[in-house]
Amino acid sequence: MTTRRKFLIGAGAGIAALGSSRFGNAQDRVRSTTAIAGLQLIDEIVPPGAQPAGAPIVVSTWNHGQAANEAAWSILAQGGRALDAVETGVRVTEGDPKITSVGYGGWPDRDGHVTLDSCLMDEHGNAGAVAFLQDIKHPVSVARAVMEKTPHVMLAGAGAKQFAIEQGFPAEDLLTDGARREWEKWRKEKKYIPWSEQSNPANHDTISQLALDRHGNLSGACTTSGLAFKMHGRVGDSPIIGAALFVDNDIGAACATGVGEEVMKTVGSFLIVELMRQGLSPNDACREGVERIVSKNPQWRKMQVGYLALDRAGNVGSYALQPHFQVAVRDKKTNELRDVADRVAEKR
Ligand code: SD4
Repeated sequence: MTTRRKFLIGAGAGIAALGSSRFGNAQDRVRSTTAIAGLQLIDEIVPPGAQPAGAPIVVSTWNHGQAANEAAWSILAQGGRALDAVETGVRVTEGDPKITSVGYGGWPDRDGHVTLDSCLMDEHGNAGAVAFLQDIKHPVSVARAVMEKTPHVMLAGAGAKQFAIEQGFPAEDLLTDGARREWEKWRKEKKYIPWSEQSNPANHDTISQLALDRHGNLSGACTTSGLAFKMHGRVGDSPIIGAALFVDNDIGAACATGVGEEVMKTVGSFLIVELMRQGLSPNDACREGVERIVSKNPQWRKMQVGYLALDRAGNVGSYALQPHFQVAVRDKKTNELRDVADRVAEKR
């Protein structure tokens, strides 16, 4: 099967982004141009079997993304599938009790319940998600089972838990002693400030991970315990396809971390992939996603949202509302944590 990317050129500043191609070598590439309604469309055709020069690669949000990347890399380096890589990767974060915003050890809601949200999406556009799931340590794997074993995209709450148990996932208490202590401390004051990163940096640590495998296929996953001490029943962006995660194998993938309400209202990850479809680089597309929040919400300085994008050539981009956002990148040459301090709306 032939894969095509269409670029709009001559459609205004910032739209043309032809310089970033990393598909194979030049001889592998065939380009044709067509003029339509004053815009020039360029088709970039990747022949069957061509491996993007930037592949394989895996990228994640935050510093704990490095451990998740390592696990994902062990699959990608052997020629494994991006979907398997991201599921394996974020399971590391879900299972780590020291990470207080994802899975086991996640800080609970106001009533002391750990409630989890997760989704994943593959190279065919298949998607699975769970929301408001309790007592199951690996929501990303339940999300995958929803995708592969049901005709649905999302299961929530008691139904999601029932499905997980039917699938053989063990039910267990996810509230660690440490998380309980934090909740008890919080209960003394009961100050409900769900979105101020300044007041509570531990509020923001959701892992979102994107991978491009050796076969040129993209997948992504996102998993979280959501905002600490949130209202019981609150669901954020993390299980919402198009908000916290979107993958289009012809174009690229994007994912989010931060205040989910802002990401949901602007359908952030879908927006970023669509902007890449129009020719924006992953960085510029993430910046536009952040600017959309700035233009809609005058309170944007009080909250954090970070976006991370990967195009199908293996180019990485990121942008955030505030400093303190980091992305972990792992490919053949790189294994590093990047500060996104310079690419933030606050510095405009
Ligand atoms: C949420 N987006 O539940 C998540 C929280 C988050 O880093 O990403 N924190 O809104």
